[in-house]
Amino acid sequence: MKLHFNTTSPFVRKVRIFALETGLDKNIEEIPTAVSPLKANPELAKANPLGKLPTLLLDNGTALFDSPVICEYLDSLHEGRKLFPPAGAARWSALRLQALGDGILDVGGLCRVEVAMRPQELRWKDWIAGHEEKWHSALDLLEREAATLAGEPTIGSIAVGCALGWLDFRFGDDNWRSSRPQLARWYEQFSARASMQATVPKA
Ligand SMILES: N[C@@H](CCC(=O)N[C@@H](CS)C(=O)NCC(=O)O)C(=O)O
Repeated sequence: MKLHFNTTSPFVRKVRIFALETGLDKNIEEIPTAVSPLKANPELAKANPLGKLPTLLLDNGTALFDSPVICEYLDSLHEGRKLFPPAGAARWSALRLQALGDGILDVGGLCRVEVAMRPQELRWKDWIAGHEEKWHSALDLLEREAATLAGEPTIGSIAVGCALGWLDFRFGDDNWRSSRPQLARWYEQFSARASMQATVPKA
């Protein structure tokens, strides 16, 4: 398998952590791939018309995207403990956490376009404030439910870990830890995992 990847995308990081945690990293060749929302990468677009990372190329020619689909596919390839709990409350809890982690990245990404890409004179302050409020509310929910993150990693805790790592990377002055001690404590432990350390974002 080949993974179109870069070292800054938190969605790619989810997949790389998932592969490391399940021991599948040795089966994946990583292909450094440049992306921009302003201009499609023609090579990547052949596999994924949305032009997004991560995109996983299977040996049979199929291209899989996006990160939830790729991670669930990887989970089907190993015989160890499943990181997508197979059924019941544990499954819904993990999927809900994944949606929260990915959702923080979605709203954070929309905000980053405004603050990092859009010309200064065109920036929309209300848009930035509205999206910041959403990711702060999501972090507040995670603080209240921090106990659900504990234990062996699942797709949920991996997604949340990637979201928090990305906030530190792109919005380092957000100071999300100050009012969320439980979440900060969990993240400190989680980010010490070898899979997290091996995938720290690099500009
Ligand atoms: N929901 C997707 C999001 C993927 C995504 O937005 N990737 C970004 C990098 S972080 C990207 O490829 N952006 C390039 C573009 O939008 O053209 C996933 O979970 O994989």
